[in-house]
Amino acid sequence: MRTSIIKNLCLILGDQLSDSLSSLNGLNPDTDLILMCEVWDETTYVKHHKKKIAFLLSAMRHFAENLKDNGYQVEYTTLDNPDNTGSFRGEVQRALQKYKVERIVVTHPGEYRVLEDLKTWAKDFAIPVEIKEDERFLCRSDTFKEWAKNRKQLRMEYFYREMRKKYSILMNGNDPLGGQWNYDTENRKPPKQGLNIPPPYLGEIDEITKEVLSLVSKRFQNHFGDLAPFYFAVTRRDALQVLAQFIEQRLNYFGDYQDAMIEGEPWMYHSHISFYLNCGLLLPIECAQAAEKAYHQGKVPLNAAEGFIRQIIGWREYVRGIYWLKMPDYAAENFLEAKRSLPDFYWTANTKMNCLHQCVTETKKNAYAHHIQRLMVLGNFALLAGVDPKQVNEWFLIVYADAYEWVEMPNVSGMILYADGGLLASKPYAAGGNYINKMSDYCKKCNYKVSNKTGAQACPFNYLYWDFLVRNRDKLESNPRIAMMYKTYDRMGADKQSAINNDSAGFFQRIEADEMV
Ligand code: FAD
Ligand code: DLZ
Ligand code: SF4
Repeated sequence: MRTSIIKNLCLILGDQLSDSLSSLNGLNPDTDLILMCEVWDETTYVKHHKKKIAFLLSAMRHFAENLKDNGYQVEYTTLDNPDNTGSFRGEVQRALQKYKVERIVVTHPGEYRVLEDLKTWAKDFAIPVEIKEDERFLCRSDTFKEWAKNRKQLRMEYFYREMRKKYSILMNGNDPLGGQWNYDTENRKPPKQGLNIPPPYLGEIDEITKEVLSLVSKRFQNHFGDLAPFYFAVTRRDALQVLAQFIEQRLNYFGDYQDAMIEGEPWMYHSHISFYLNCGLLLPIECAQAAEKAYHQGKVPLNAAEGFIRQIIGWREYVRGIYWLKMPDYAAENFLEAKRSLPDFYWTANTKMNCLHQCVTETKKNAYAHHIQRLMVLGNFALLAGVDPKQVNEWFLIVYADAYEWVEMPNVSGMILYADGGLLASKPYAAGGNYINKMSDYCKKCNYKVSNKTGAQACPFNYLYWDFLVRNRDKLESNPRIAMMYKTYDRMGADKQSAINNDSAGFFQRIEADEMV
């Protein structure tokens, strides 16, 4: 230690791995100490996918090395350190016992439960605690609250336009480049044969990652997911390479095939940067600007650049705004009163429904699935089957290496389950098998027939879609975007309605009896 008195003890959390982090700003390497800790509480508050834990611990260790190389004093507790207390609170307390600290500084955490704990430290430890704004996000949570005030509906599209103007991205003065804000009508092409999809980034495993992989394989054996092969970038330098590779090789077709799903092609033309954005190795503004630059250089069309930028400065910031606007109540929302337990095949992939089988298998292998797999296959099924939002939230938080509650929960409770009663989505994203058949090749190899609407061979999404509408009629019928479907249902013959009812009941019975469905 260079001085016996520590002026600032700066706690850096595992998803705060950015050189530009607000808590690092103005830190004096001679008088201040950085604390980073691998803690049991964080690795097990849900039983995260093995790859997610390995990724984050390796990225944390690399980041700490980098801080030391830059002259900072860093106290780093590894998970297997015998003195490790297992929690942020315990590790801070241990540092306070070890050093004479004047003040704690930390950047606002990403999750509500961590913030609540942090807020008690000033009193409990009798020390000033400064919680600094997380300036890596493009919209502060108080700015979002201001935007949301007095609005009946919080539509992402309007928020997104504000962000485009604020950061002057793809703008021509006050107008959007090309004359439109949104080019989604040009996107969403079905998959076609013979697409030349580039291979994903394959990172190398260095000594630090090797050690972490060995630790995770020993300590987290009973967690979901495959640890090997491990290919994530774990440093900023490598994450920048993932971004560059995306811009050069995939962005061109990002818009066109954004919603397409092909068996054996988990990565498609997506960017695979959410892992790095969410832990801080990449910054949202640099990703959006890289896409904008590629457009101006004539490397990619406007629909691709705009579509990608909208996800980053629109959706990502918007869901964070919703999270901080609505927590803690958001976690308990269950507008549709869904109660079913999560079917076991979400863990085992053991289902005859090929779409779900493929998406769970890829999730288990990669700790990744792209947006439409999450939304229209895994999410859609959970919505149609009426699975309890708490269980669905927990599953999504566990299985993806990019999952933190602030981003996972609005997507699950708001976007897929309509558990917030329509705050985030104007109608439930419910769909029958036709949508999956149009946007994927999954149905070709399925045990069920997507063209059959009822009967033993029928695609379960087909009858469950109607069963979902019928079950939730009192809550959904008044929604003008859905009312038409009730009219269609009412025009069906009694035979068809009763077949839907019987097939759905039989399907649920088989799930409950642990039969393969
Ligand atoms: P791309 O398709 O290349 O998109 C680029 C970036 O845009 C992403 O990296 C991400 O940062 C951002 N983005 C896109 N859509 C969203 C969105 N709806 N919300 C927030 N950011 C978005 N994203 C997470 O980062 N963590 C999660 O835990 C998470 N859980 C999800 C759960 C469900 C049910 C659904 C429907 C979506 C979820 N998403 C989540 C959003 C989205 O699916 C992922 O961000 C995306 O699949 C990550 O892959 P990518 O980096 O290749 O994204
Ligand atoms: C997700 C995660 C995991 C698995 N492990 C750690 C850890 O050991 N130490 C740490 O600082 N952070 C970890 N994280 C990320 C935290 O859960 C995250 O920082 C909080 O949820 C706040 O967003
Ligand atoms: Fe999924 Fe139905 Fe297609 Fe099978 S037929 S892959 S269950 S959508």
